[in-house]
Formats: sequence, structure tokens, C-alpha cells
Amino acid sequence: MPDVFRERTEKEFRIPTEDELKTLSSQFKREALQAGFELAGIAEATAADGFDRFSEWLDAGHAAGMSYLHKHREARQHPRNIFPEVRSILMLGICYANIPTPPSRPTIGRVARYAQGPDYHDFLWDKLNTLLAKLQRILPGLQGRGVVDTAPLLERDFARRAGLGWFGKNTMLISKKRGSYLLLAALLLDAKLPSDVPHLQSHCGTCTACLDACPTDALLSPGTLDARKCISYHTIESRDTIPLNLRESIGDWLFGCDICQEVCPWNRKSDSFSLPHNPDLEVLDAQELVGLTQEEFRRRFRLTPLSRPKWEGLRRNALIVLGNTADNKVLPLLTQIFSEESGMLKETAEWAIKEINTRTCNARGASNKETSE
Ligand code: B12
Ligand code: SF4
Ligand code: SF4
Repeated sequence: MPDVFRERTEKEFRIPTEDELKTLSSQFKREALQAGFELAGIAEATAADGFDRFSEWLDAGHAAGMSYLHKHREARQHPRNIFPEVRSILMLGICYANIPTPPSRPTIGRVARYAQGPDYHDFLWDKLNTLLAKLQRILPGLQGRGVVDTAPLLERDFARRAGLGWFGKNTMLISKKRGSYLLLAALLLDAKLPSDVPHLQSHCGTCTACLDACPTDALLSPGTLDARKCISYHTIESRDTIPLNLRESIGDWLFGCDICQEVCPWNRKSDSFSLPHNPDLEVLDAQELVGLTQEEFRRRFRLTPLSRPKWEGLRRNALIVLGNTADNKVLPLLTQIFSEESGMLKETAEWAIKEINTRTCNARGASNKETSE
């Protein structure tokens, strides 16, 4: 098919019929599903519905130290700021609902499900490029740009507009069919295609399981997350010392957090995953990680999401997991880190030592009390 779907040529060419456009939309979505995406929908490329909400969220300080969100604030207002010719957005979702292995030892840390595989950005970009090439064979002259996470697009906003799901009270985009263990991606296209029906209705009902389960009360109210309190933010994005009042609640989360999704009833049946899974990233021993050299860290995690907090950040997280084990067998290792390191790692090792000592003392006190009673 020729260039008929582009604005600049509409006057010169025959305007396509509604039916032709609908057929093309269905064909594009079918190709997306064949390319391995589980959800596909089309959204009109106009200003983002949630921009004001996003802006208020930034002004309230809820983005914590994610300065890139402030820096590209205005760009998120409209997708044309990423691709000036954009007229439609093909929104896509891919599942990663693999079932996690329960920790076998107290020093094993938990890794968020999405991160138990390769870096999803590279994986999805490859898929988007292959898909775009296929769509260009269907509609020669079509231009597009693939987006996964790093470009300033309010992805959940456009996913809802494309009919993929609704905004849960935990802020996740939830699909009725697939739950929320989904990663989103977008193909910004210069062709004007008929849009899908936006998913305006919420299916959370009276449920508040995610708000009740969040151990740090990071979900301030339905649909509002304060990253300053979120385990996911602190263990993935933050390069700083983790606030003292959150450390105990982090428990054994070594990287990311899935609690507000684990409790969601819409995830009970979701068990499909199309993202490659790497079992080596499923169970990581925090003891091993604190002693990792920079070179070992690079070799092991370079192509995975766990490279994001960097060498120091991942070891900081591992120290917190160890501090929460209440296992005094790890004290010699912590003492060694305390004497060899400086700054954030020294301080976190010191906290972990104190934490283990206090918890062991308390446990001893409690068992003495029981025997004397
Ligand atoms: C910054 C960021 C984070 C931050 C902040 C998260 C947050 N809730 O805001 C931190 C580091 C905490 C984080 C954590 C996680 N993230 Co994150 N994150 C992002 C990123 C880069 C931007 C999100 C953003 O702009 N947040 C600001 C808030 C205000 O925007 P929002 O959450 O998108 O909410 C919009 C809508 O909810 C809408 N809205 C809500 N109600 C209403 C009502 C009306 C009337 C309207 C008009 C709009 C509206 O308004 C908001 C603005 O548009 C996106 C990728 C992207 N480019 O969008 C991934 C993204 C949201 N993250 C993702 C994932 C997987 C995660 C984690 C699960 C990872 C983990 N296991 O640890 C957790 C989940 C925590 C949680 N409950 O959100 C996925 C989510 C997929 C999905 N199904 O929703 C995304 C989309 C990345 C991707 N490409 O797949 N993340
Ligand atoms: S990711 Fe964890 S800490 Fe963040 S809001 Fe969800 S449950 Fe709370
Ligand atoms: S746990 Fe309940 S309230 Fe939270 S997102 Fe899921 S359905 Fe909605």
C-alpha cells in the first residue's frame, strides 16, 4: 500500500476507507502478537492524558532522586517530542510472570521477577525493530520509532489509551487477561490508524491488598506512589545510602520489589512468560555479592538489569539483606567489609552488624524468658 495514510499526502492520494484502515490496524496488531508480544493496541498520538498528574507528582517530590524525570518533564507532554511525525502509537506488552523459587537459605536475596533475565531494553528493542521492518513490508514508506522505558513517554498512559489495561491502585498497568507482570513497549508510527477503545474502567473494586501489603507505606493513596519510600526505587535507582527507617522493611529484597504485585488477585492466574529467564539470577547469595570484585560484578551482571545500581549499590543492597538475616555466622564477613570499606558500604556494614547483634540478643532474651516461665 502506498503513502495514503500520511497527512502530508492525504490531499494527493485517495483517502482510505474506514474498512481499509481497520484491516490495516488488525494486521499490525496480529504481526505484533506473532512477533512475541502478548498485548497490542493502538492509541492516538495526542497529548498524554496524565501529564498534569505526572507534573504534580514531580512537584510533590515523589520522584525522589530520579532527576531524569524532572529534566525531561516537558517532553512527556506529547509523544511528538520523541518523534515529530508520530500520528499513532502501537502499544505493546510482554509477560514475565515466572514463578519465583523460594529462598533456600537466609542469606539468599530476592530479585524482582522482571530482572531475572537479560536486560529487557535490548531484548525489546530487537523485537521492536523486527516488528517495524515487518510493518514496513505491509505499508511501504512507513516510518517509526521504538521506545522502551528510556524515551520520555508516559508508557502506562498510552497503554491504557490503547486498551491494554487499567491503572491499578498499586500504579501498575493491569490487563484483565494477563495481570500486571508485564513490560510495556511502544512503536511510534507516522501513519494515522484507527485507535482502540481506552480502558477507562478500573477493576480494583473495593480491594486494597497492595496498599495493605506494602511494607514501607510507599503507596500513599490508591494510584500514588512515593518513590522516597519504595524498595524498588532504593534498591534499583538510588546510588545513596538507604534511609535507616526503611532498611528492616526491605527484608530479603536484593533488587527491586514485587510485593504490591504478588498480592494482587489479578496476578493469581498469570503464569506465562515470554521474557527469557535466567535461573542464575533467581537465587543470589548476599554473602557472595558483598565480596564481589568490580571485575566479577561486571562480568556477571553487565548484560542484566542488576547492573543498574552499579557495583557499590548492589553490594549495599546485599549488606542490608545480611543485616536482616539475624544470622551471626555472617558477622566475620561484615566486620571485614566494615574495616576494608569506606563511606556508604562501611556505614551499611556497621548497621548490619548492630542489627544482627540486637536481633540475636532479643531472641536470646525471649527464649530465656520462655524457659524461666
Ligand atoms: C520512574 C519509574 C519507576 C519508579 C516510580 C514508579 C511509579 N509508580 O511512578 C520506581 C523506581 C519506583 C519504579 C518501580 C517499578 N517499576 Co518502573 N518505571 C518508571 C518509569 C521509567 C516512569 C514512570 C513514571 O513516569 N512515573 C510517574 C507516575 C506519576 O506515572 P505513572 O506511574 O506512569 O502513572 C501514570 C498513570 O498512572 C496516570 N494516572 C493514574 N491515575 C490516573 C487517573 C487519570 C484520570 C488520568 C488521566 C491518569 C492517571 O498518571 C500517571 C502519569 O501519566 C516507567 C517507564 C515509562 N517510561 O513510563 C517504568 C515502569 C512504570 N516500571 C515498570 C516496572 C515493571 C516497575 C517495577 C514492577 C519493578 C520492580 N519489580 O521493582 C516497580 C513497580 C513499583 C510500582 N508499584 O510502580 C513498568 C510497569 C509495567 C506495568 N505493568 O505497569 C514500566 C512501565 C516500565 C516498562 N517499560 O515496562 N518504576
Ligand atoms: S514496589 Fe514494594 S515498596 Fe514499592 S510500592 Fe510496591 S510493595 Fe511498596
Ligand atoms: S491488589 Fe487489589 S487494589 Fe491493588 S492493584 Fe490489585 S486489584 Fe487493585
